[in-house]
Amino acid sequence: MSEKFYITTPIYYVNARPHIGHAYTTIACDTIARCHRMLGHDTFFLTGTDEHGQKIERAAQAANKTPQQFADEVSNQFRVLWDRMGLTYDDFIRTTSERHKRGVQALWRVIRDNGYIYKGSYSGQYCVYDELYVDVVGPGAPCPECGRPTETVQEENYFFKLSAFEDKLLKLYTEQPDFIRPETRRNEVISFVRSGLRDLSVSRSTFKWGIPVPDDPKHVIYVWLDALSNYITALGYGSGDKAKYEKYWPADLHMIGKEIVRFHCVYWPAFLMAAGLPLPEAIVAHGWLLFEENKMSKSRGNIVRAETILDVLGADALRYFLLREVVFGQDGSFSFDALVQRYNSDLANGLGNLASRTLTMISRYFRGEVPYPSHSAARQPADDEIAEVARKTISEFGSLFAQYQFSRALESAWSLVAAVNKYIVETEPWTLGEQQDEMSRSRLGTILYTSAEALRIVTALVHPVIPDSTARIWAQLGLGDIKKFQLTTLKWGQLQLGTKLGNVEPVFPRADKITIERMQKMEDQPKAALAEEPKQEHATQAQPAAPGTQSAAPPPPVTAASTSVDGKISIDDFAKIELRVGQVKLAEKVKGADKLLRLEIDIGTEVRQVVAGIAEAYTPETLVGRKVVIVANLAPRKLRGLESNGMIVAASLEGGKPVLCSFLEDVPVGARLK
Ligand code: ME8
Repeated sequence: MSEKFYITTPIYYVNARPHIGHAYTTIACDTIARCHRMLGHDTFFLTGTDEHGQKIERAAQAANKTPQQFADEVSNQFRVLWDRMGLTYDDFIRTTSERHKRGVQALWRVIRDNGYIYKGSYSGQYCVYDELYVDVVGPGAPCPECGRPTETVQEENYFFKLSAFEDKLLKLYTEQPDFIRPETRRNEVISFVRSGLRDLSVSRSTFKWGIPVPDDPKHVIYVWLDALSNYITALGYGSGDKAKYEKYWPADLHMIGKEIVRFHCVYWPAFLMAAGLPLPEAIVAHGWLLFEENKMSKSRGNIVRAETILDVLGADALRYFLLREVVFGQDGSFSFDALVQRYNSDLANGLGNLASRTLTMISRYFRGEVPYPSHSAARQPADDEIAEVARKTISEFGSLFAQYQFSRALESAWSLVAAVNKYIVETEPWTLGEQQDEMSRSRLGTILYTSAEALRIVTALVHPVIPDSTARIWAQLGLGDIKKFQLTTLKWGQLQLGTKLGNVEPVFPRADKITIERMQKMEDQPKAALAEEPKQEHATQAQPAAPGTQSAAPPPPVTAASTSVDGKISIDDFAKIELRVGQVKLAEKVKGADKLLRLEIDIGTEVRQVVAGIAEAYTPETLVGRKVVIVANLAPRKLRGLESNGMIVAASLEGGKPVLCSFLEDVPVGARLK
């Protein structure tokens, strides 16, 4: 039987819609889950939403909704976003679901029957933002965790005998040094527990939005006992069907942000010990994503929405950036500048360039079939050096990844990308491609085989991080479905001679200068809308965003701020549209689409693929050689699976056929229209 791997994210509060801080944790878990699946492990990946407690009750009141209505809407937004990002969670638990409520009450009963819950009364300060009892004195005293004013709570409560677990917890941290990672968090927890644990109030009786305490419904269960239990209720704990619980519990990894370490590393194991249940294997706390030097959070109003990045650069760009740029475990800053710079340098110029050069040359010089790497005279030390770097990368990447050092693992993979790109520049296969003698052909075959094999290896390694684009490169390499590939088998030399490449097309179109501006504007624009109530959407309607393409029509690049009242735009806004003269090099019908033509258009600096809806007006033969006008800086989009990089300008006649824009005088290819 295959090894199992159970991984969880925190369940997110539904007081605010998701932002890239939430996406960060979920992406990290998705990456780890994908990697375990590729290693052949029976993987279960859980996420969900935390919907009870005073904080949510108040947020719902402020929005003039019932807590359930409010929770339904925001929970759905998390789910819709996760689906749109293609996150591969196996279950999404909501704490307002019946299965969860039943499980939490069952856990309560076990802890109570084991003698660890007693009735008392609490009088002290409470931080509603953190849903935390705090040890400060005086009404309004600031919360030591977040600095917000605390509220005085005086109520009859049930208490959990946390004090009984002090020694057991310390023993756990000593015997299982990897239980809490990284080391800094472990040390913090140990000193917190060493300073003495007091019993914990685990019910509230002055509001109603929670799970009733069994046999005493005047009380609701403390929201953290409720929330933490999700990790077992999602597996069926407390229900008639325990199969998943038996199979996956204990969790192999709870991934969390550093601010909720105490709940996970002290309270949660103590609750489990009290119930006599096995403890999770490991809790890993990452740092915060900062924006403008502060923790990104709704209350600070400095959030960045994932949707903006998905619309403009695609999910893989965000995934790559977060895991490459932020040292896992430490805080890291987010900026659009840094995102675009990483995207261009590592994805467009790095991996994208490697893939497109290698595959295009194999298509051109070997009719799209992987050539033979010569073992004899045509071989040079540089070829073996690449093989050696690749071997080293496989083992380095694996061990860094296993320690969740994503940034270093990716750095290692990209050192292979850089080595191969350099190798290609130095060996100049395009020069050899012009020669017909046997030696040149043999040398060319060796270089292109070496490059393609290195590309295959990087693609397999980084698939869990950038799943969409690597799946496309894999298919372009003629290797079929990357999901079927077993990572454990990866080694140099597996690429078969004669493998027929798939359709070669660019995977990471370069982001231009206005990309940053555009994203910033998109973020500024909906701030007002963000404060509005979230719209209800259905998860099933969500379309996974194709990498580097828009999943829906892009939001208008011109913001309200730059649009004048009468709908006119400024000359600066017009200048953002890059209109160029292009010449059609190739035109063909798109299979299964009566109106579409696939065109290759030379715009002076490059040849672009554009998919245009003009097939009913023009036959492909009449277009080849013709000069057209194209919008050259339009974000790429996909039509019938083909990436369209630009738009042809045509007059659009009501009820008639489009008429292409053209010139009476001769104009050079690449000329700009302004
Ligand atoms: O704490 N940087 O929910 P929450 C990095 N419901 N990660 C961030 C982040 C940022 N700026 N902002 C949020 C709760 N996160 C509880 C959890 S679990 C049983 C209950 C991520 O909505 C990070 O994982 O406040 C953090 O721990 C989590 O979202 C907090 O989400």
